[in-house]
Amino acid sequence: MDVITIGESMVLFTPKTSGLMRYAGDYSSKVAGAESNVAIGLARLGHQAGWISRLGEDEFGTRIHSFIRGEGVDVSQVHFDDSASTGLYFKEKITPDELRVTYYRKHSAASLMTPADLKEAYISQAAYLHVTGITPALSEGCYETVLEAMEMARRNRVTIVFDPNLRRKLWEDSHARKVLRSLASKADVVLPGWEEAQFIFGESSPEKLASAFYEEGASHVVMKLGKEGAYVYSEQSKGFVEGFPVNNVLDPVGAGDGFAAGCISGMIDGLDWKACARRGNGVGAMATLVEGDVEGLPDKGRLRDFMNQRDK
Ligand code: KDG
Repeated sequence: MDVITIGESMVLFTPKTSGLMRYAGDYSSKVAGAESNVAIGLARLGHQAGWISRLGEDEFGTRIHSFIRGEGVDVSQVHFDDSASTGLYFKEKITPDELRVTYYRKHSAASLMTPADLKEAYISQAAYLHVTGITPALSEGCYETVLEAMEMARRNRVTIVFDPNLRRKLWEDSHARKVLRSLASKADVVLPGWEEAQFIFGESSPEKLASAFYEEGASHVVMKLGKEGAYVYSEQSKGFVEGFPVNNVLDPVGAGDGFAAGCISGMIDGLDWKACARRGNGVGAMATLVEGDVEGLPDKGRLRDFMNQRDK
């Protein structure tokens, strides 16, 4: 296995009409979840990815399980729980510029995860463990599960990649700040967005914030700067990496997960840090061109064509 990740996936409903959801009659539905998005992104790029989670023993749980398995991700460590439901979430396009996300995931099956959901033998055979700041926000048990997975990874020399993925609707700011900072300090590679880094350390430049993560323990920091690209900070290399600006953004949600998948794919392929960030920028940009979190994620051929075309 190249990469293992842990987290909650949900069925995402989007009204087919814009405006407030109270007036919506028809919805489209898709599968979404930051960690499974990354696993799917990696599988599409030809890597072996596994996803650890819990799902409700219900139709939505079955749909998510089949979809993620169908994308080529190993779901052998996903448990069905008959005591709770699968989480749902809604993405409302109120106006062309105003997007609102509403979760129905409190006490969901995934929020009941505990360290007992983890098998050390499974985590130890991976090269990378990917964890985000969403899972620890779901419950105390989920927080402990993430910590235990990181400890298992550390014991077995599995490289830990942490994406803060701040979701302010899920927890209180000062608690989130403390936990995200502490988890980042335990990771080898941190993939924060610039805004997330400012949330954690206070307003500052990408250079200073990346060095703050480095000083606290991460050996490599790849900071996402949206369409401007990324900033890389490690002992071997430091500097900005240009992005791939696109004019026709259809759905920005999931771009950060695309970035993470591209960047980790570069690490697996042994690219240097700037090339990893560049691949992250490419996948992140492509993710925004299609509606849905994962539908726009490319395979290696499409990614190569997209990046070559933009380089001309
Ligand atoms: O990164 C995209 C995610 O925000 C989305 O898939 C839902 O996992 C999700 C979350 O917790 O917001």
